[in-house]
Amino acid sequence: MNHALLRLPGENLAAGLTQAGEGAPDPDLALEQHQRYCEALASCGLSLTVLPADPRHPDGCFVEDTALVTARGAIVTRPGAPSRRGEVDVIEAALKGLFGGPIPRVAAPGTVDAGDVCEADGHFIIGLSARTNESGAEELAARLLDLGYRADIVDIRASRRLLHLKAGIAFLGDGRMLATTDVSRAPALAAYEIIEVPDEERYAANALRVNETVLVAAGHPKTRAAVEALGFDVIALEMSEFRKLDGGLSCLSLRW
Ligand code: CIR
Repeated sequence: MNHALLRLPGENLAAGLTQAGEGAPDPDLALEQHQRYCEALASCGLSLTVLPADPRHPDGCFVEDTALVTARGAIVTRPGAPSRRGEVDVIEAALKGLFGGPIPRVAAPGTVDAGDVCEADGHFIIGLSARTNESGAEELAARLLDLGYRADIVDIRASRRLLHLKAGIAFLGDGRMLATTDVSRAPALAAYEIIEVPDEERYAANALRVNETVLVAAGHPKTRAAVEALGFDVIALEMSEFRKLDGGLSCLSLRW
């Protein structure tokens, strides 16, 4: 992994979608936290492309939802929330600039937020959620199969605590997966060694392995210790302002 694409949070961040009920984010503090996040990715060896905020899209910093980037090609999504659909244009243009085009898009009536897609060494686990519908999940799975990958769909619609699949799982490599109890027993994860995240630290399940380091949301000592016990260096990052909008570590970047 050597590159990441990000978008700055804007002044109107507090107009973003949220179910968290944790109050309005402070845009200045969010910008500081985003800066620390960028520094962490850079310290893991990534070069960064950071796009400016777009006042039309208060959720625009959550770039992970807008595209899936794989080693064999990128796919632009069609986000489930109508207010987020326009976010994909600038991401598509940036990916074309970086990879060359054309880049396929998920077609209507399909919807996919790529926060519902977890890659585990060529196995893609796609969450069927309030944002990713059956048509979108099936189209994405078919595209991934065409690229020579394996894909499974996991229905998380009954897990009301999960906005996206990756709010509940993170692949750490070598067959190991962090997971909350919402999904830890899903058949699609049966082949993985599950490191279950305690309920009181469930936000930390959205950890992010970047090369030999794992980024973990600050304030989750048990998860941090479990990841360190696997031999990883850990960088703990304060995520309070993004958490207020249901965002986690993975959703702030696209990485490849
Ligand atoms: C939303 O509701 O779409 C944003 N406020 C948060 C998106 C977070 N994305 C992610 O976890 N992949």
